[in-house]
Formats: sequence, structure tokens, C-alpha cells
Amino acid sequence: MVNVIGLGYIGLPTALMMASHGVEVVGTDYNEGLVATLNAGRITFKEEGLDDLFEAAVASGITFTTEYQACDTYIVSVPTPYDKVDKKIDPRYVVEAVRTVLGVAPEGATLVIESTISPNTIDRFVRPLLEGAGRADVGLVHAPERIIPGNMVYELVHNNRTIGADDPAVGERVAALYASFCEGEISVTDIRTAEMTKVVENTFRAVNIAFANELAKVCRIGGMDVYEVIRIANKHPRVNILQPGPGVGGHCIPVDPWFLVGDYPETANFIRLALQTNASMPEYVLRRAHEAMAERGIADLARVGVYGLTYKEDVDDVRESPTLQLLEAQAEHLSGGAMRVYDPWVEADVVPNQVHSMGEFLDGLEMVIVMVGHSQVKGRPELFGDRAIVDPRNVMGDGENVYKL
Ligand code: SAJ
Repeated sequence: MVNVIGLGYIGLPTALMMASHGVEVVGTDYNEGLVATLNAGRITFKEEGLDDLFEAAVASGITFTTEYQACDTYIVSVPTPYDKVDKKIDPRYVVEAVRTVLGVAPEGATLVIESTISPNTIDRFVRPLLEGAGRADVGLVHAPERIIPGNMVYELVHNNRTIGADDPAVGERVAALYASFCEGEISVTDIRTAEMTKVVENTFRAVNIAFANELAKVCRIGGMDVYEVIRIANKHPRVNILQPGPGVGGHCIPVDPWFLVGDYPETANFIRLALQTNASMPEYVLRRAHEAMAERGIADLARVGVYGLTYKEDVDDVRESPTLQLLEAQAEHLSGGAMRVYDPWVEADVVPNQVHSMGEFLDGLEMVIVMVGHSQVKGRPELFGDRAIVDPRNVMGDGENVYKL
């Protein structure tokens, strides 16, 4: 039996996927409300294909509880925030989960950490717990997740995976467990390499996006179309530049690279600069919006609306979202009314001046900043009538009322 600890964005789909492929799974989360919701037959976040997967897993007998189970394999997928000041990982949830697992795990159990962790986290924070508890019998594994929100269910099945283990035989056993549903290639390696590859993958993406964002700024100054430049440069067989945008959000790309900067502050300078470049984008969008307001003679921020609160299109996750960063910067720099905010994917009230329908949002607006290219608006500038559109995602076409990055 597998006990998945932490039923969030990664733990839940993983637990459901295993269960629906014939593995006996119990999902555990300390959040009673979340467990009650799942037990009432409702999933806890929106994701393509998750409803069907949930149904299949329930039909296969998955159960949800707040209790840790006695079983042969544990998969820990709890959050790993980072300390915003010293940029280092905060391992408290992993530590707590491992401690609790060790209290119930039978002899010879396998403990898989799926949460994203910085290189050496297992040596520094997890291994000492096992040693302290005299549990050399527990097989330690790191199996970092790789699935992208918006396409999680597909990627769980099709992505390649990494399994880092102290004991290669334990690694192969865990690889076989993941192979119950994973059709990608599974590389078995040691734990530190697995830790590092995960952070390196997200750092690669952060650096590539930072490059695109810097190009956008250069092209604006030079009077060039950055999208055309990138489109054509990418025709080169060895060039693959990502897209510039209003900033980088989510719980991964703007967070994980800081683990390297935090641990190697003297050395990881290039990575730090990339992160700073990405973090500068919401304020850059605000400056563009200001230019557009001046050009259009719009003085009152109450006439300006921000469309999109999530960190990217067609997800409901607002963590570290560029819009939240933009609103923070606005509060610091601008006065004269407050911008209205709308996101069809976000039902809860997350920020002041948030409205919950497109009609209410557009009423009396003269300008819209499209921070997220949800399918609702992508390629449909007519939805905004003759209002000015600030379009840092390049999803609204080329009208004369459209202001790009
Ligand atoms: N973004 C851009 N330009 C781009 C691509 C993305 O500005 O060309 C922005 C997005 O709008 C968003 C942010 O970057 O604000 C991050 O979004 P994302 O779609 O690039 O990535 P995530 O955070 O949803 O998922 C990433 C993925 N990592 C990689 O592709 C290397 C995913 O595979 C990981 O599993 C996930 O991080 C994670 O949990 O680590």
C-alpha cells in the first residue's frame, strides 16, 4: 500500500493516478477541510482531466484521511516554501511529515520525497531524522515531480521522471511503482543528483524567460518587434527562446532558482540577475500602462482594469502571480483611484476592487491590462470594444489600441 502525504497540486493527482492504475493508495493531509471535501466526492482545484481521474481513483478504492498509515511506501508531497529574506528552502513541512512517517512506518518501509527541495536538503534535514530515530532500515528516495499545471494529467503519464535513491535496488522498486502509470523514461540516480536536476530544470526555464524579458526591453528601446525577432531566431535549429511576459509566477519558476542563489550566493550571480529581471516585469508593465494612459488621456485609475489574477492562463492558482506583484507596485508608486480586477478562474476575493463578472468589470473602463491570456479572451480583442488594451502576453492581436510590452 502507498500512503501519499500532502494532497495538494502534486500529491492529489499523483495519488489519484496510482490508485486508478491498480495501486492500493491512501491519501493523507493534515487539512481536515480538504480531506472532508475529497471524501464528499469533490476535487479541491481545477485541472484538465482531474474530475475523470478522481472518479476512476474513487472507483478503484482510494481513501482520504488525516491519519498517517502503516504501509510499505510513503510519498511525501508537502509544500517547500522558501525564506524570502535569506532565499533558502524552508523544510519545515517535509521535516514534520518525515517525523510523523517514522512514527508509523514498519520495518523496511520506503520513504519517497516528491516535494521540490534544494540540493542537499535530504542530507541536511531528512537523513538526520532517520539516523536520530535509528531507522537505517528505511529506504530513502527522492522522486521530484515535473508536471506542469494546466496539463498535469497528461504529463503525469507522458513525462520522463527521475528517481534518486541511496540503494539502487530500492530506486528500481520505486521506478517500477511509478511505471504503473508513467509511460516516460525513468532515470534512476543518486539522491543529490535528483535534487539538483529538479532545481536546474526550473532554473533553466527562469533564465530563458529572463532572456526573453530582457530582449523585450531592448526591442522596445530599439523600436523592434520582440515577438517577430524571437519567432525568427527560433527557426534556427539550436535556438529556442521562450516568450516575454508580465512577470513570472507560480510556486516553481520564481522560487526554486533562489535555492541555488541562497546556497551559493557568491557563485550563482547569473541566476540571481535572471530572477531579478523577471521580477522587474510587473513594474515594467505598469510603466507601459502609464504611457498608454498618458497617450489616451486617461487620468483616473478607476478607468483602468486588470484582467487576470492567476499566475498563467487557464489555471486557478494565484501563487506569486505577476498581477499580485503589479498591484503591490501600483500601491507603492501610483495614486489617483484604484484599478478594478477580474479573473473568471478566481471565485474567492483575493484582492480589493475585485469583481466577479466581465460585465461588472468592463462597466465604465477605458483601458484593460491583460495580465493573463485565459482562453476566455485570447485572440478576442473585440470583447473589450474600443478600449485601450495593454497586452504584455501578446494575446490580443495587433490593433491600434493594443499596447504590447
Ligand atoms: N512564462 C513566461 N514565458 C514563457 C513561459 C512561461 O513568462 O515563455 C511564465 C508563466 O506565465 C508563469 C511562469 O512563467 O507566470 C511559470 O509558468 P510555466 O508554465 O513556465 O511553469 P509552471 O510553474 O507552471 O511549471 C513549471 C514546469 N517546469 C518546467 O517546465 C521546467 C513544470 O514542469 C514543473 O513541474 C513545475 O514548474 C514545478 O512544479 O516545478
